[in-house]
Amino acid sequence: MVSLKLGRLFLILLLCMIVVTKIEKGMPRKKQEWILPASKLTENVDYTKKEFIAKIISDRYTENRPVKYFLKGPGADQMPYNLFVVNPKTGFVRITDILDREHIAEYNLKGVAKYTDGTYAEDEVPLRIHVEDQNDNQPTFKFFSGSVAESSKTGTPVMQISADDADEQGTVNSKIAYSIVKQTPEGHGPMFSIDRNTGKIYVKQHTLDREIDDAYTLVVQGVDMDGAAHGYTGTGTVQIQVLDINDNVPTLEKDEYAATIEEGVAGVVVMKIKALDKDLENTDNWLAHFKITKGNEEKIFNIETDPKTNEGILKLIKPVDYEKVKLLNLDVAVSNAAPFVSGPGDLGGTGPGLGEEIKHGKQSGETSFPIKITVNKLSKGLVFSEPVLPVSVDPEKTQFPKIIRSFPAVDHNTGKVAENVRSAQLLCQHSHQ
Ligand SMILES: [Ca+2]
Ligand SMILES: [Ca+2]
Ligand SMILES: [Ca+2]
Ligand SMILES: [Ca+2]
Repeated sequence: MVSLKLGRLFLILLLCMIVVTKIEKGMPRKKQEWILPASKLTENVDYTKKEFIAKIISDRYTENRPVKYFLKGPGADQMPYNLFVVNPKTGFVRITDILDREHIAEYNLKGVAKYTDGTYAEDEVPLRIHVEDQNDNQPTFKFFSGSVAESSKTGTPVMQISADDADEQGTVNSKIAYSIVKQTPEGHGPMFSIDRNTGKIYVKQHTLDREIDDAYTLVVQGVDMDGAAHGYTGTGTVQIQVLDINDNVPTLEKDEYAATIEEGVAGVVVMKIKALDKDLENTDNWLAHFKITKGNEEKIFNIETDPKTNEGILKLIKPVDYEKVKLLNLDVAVSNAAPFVSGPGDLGGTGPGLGEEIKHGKQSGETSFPIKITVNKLSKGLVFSEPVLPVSVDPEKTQFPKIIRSFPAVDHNTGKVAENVRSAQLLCQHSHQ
């Protein structure tokens, strides 16, 4: 069927001079038949001087009935116009410019053969031109940023980066080999590694410490041709934030504390104890949590944290009777609002994975300290509302006794500011501290 149809008339494409000659069985004469592989032209190669890159030939051409050839489609009679042109008489298809695969990777033209009266001599014939890639684009990086928890284990994934390469995907021309070429700060050597094939970045050393370096900048390199010496090189920047974990126990300015309270007084601040913590400020890793672990069985005191200053504020909440108690020994422990973490974390880049909490011995995440509280005897009646007052007086220049500050007097029985009291004054008797 096909042979009979073809036997009458033919449009022949000679694609890049590839012509398959075949003798059809049962045909009365030798026929040329085309196959229609994609015609392959390589980008950046100058074919404009070539007489033709393909041919259209119709064997319906006779001297009495000449045929004219045309090309249709993008690249011929549509944008980009006249990149491919055909000689209307010979059917030679020429190219007028150098191809760029990254602009257009394939042209689908149609060859047309018409008689001079405008009627079609043939059906339109597809002429597909595939543009072969060359490695003419270097890898490019955009800026990448990621994060990983400090103390993460070696091998913890941090992030994945990739370079863009405009050359043909899936070929060696766009196959990038990745490497890290610089780390800032240098520290004690490379802290991160990169998979040359995937661009995945991993923790190399488990000693990332936010309290030492809280961020790293990596210069990464990508070489196309899978890293071959003749490949193009691109470089990029990767920022890695080191996330805080609670790996520092809060500490105190002193090993032990002492304070004095007045008997019969309640609802007053006894002292403020500042917690020190190397972890990230204003987070639960830094925020101190105080608790009285011993000596407060009568619930005379409570302690709360001022989250702005990270101070434990010890308050006297029940009045003390000097006749019964003259000295109170409290044990206070300070820990963080967040659980303490020791040792390498096991997650890292994707979450707060923060290792195991260790709840014993020195790794409990707590610091304990004693507070010795002396009870002062005070004459019954009026007491003052602020028994703790830091004073700074130069004894050389001061005549004692001296009025340091006046206070409202509090009725011992009601706990309210006393009425009908003209003044109450704190006298500084002497000080040689
Ligand atoms: Ca490339
Ligand atoms: Ca290319
Ligand atoms: Ca901490
Ligand atoms: Ca930390």
